[in-house]
Amino acid sequence: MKTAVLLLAVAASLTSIPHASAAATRVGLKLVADGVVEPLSFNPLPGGGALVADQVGLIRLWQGDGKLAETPVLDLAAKLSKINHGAFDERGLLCLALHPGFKADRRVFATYTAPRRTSAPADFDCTLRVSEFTLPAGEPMRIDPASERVVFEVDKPYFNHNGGRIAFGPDGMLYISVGDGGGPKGCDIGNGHAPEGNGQNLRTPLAKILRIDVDARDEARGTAYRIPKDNPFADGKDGLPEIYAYGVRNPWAMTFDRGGSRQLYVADVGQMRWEEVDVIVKGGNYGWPLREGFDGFDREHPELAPTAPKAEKGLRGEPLIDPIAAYKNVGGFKGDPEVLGNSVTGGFVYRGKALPELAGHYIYGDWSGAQGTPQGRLFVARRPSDGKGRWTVEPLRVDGPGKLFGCVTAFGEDDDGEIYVLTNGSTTLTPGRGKIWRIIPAPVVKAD
Ligand SMILES: [Ca+2]
Repeated sequence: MKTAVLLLAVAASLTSIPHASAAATRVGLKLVADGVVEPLSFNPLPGGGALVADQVGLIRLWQGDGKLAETPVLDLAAKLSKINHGAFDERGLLCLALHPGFKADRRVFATYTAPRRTSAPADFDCTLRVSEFTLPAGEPMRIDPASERVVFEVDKPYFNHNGGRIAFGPDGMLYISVGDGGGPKGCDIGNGHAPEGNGQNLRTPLAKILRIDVDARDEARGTAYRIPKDNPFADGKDGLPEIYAYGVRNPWAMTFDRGGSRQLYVADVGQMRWEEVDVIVKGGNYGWPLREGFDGFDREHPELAPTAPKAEKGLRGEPLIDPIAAYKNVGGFKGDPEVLGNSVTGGFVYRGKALPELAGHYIYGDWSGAQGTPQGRLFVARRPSDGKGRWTVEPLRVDGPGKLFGCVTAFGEDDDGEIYVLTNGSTTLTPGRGKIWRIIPAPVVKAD
């Protein structure tokens, strides 16, 4: 049987484009940290090690394989909104980003769900907050929670669809992903949702990719950041000046390619039919809730193929931008052999050295596969050879000790471009089930 696997791999390499299911690329996973609840961010520090964010509110120092310091660098648990310990939740500490000039400017930015601020509607759930902390020099690494400076806030009608991923771009600006506000029905419908959907409403920060300059205050506007002059609605006339792109549902991962033309990749969690990856451009309208994946979208019957013609334009006549890749979600395609999962978790364009066959392609995953149990999956979306059109989505087959890795909660990238998979062995916030793995070459299959 092992010999047959090897022969199959050889045969596939001789044909031009391997069929996705027959030639799933094999990778291995090396466990590099455990003992967390739900790891959601892995941020390398200059000079080695990384900060790890645990959804329950802890930032911890990872000092290399197997070495995760017990005492947190920062404990934000007391500042979080209510979160459901022992159950599923999308709230909590969601992402970290180090200032791009971190060697000299030791600011750490964090997003988390805070209790509803006083100006928020009384029936809203929480306030999504972006805050800045400064990591003092010296050992041990500790951040005083009192050093917090709130940068940006947006009120959330429901507990879910927070987005809350942050990243600095090659332009030095901070990009913030914000979900559509959530709700029991999804579909960008309910309390706190505009009639046309928050995705298509340019007066709410919900369902957007935002871009701000955190290196200067704006005294006139009374904000702790400035609006980049070339933001698409910088003058505020046609939309909120913070908006960079719009029409996203629950952007769960937002990363810049460290190579190529430094493009911005966002994985947008779908409703019931399609899970997608988008390349985000300034001012782009990514279609939600008029579209899902490459299809239209029926807000009344999200589980069904839409019967109305696919929307081509936004409310201002602007074109809607297709994703680069999409895969089928079990919710709308039960029993379909092409189903790959139920909630996309975005990753990174691979620019490391360990996995040359994945170079230049986008590594990502699905939270729990098609089962709703801790059986996440890893994928590669392969860039089309001519650089145009759809990327092909292939499962990455995990061989060896990391095979049963749990729910895929997030990805990280180190300074060598190697990729880390952050997982939770449970679908709930359960102590001790979170792990971090480095993607490594697959173990060698011996023909015996
Ligand atoms: Ca879309």
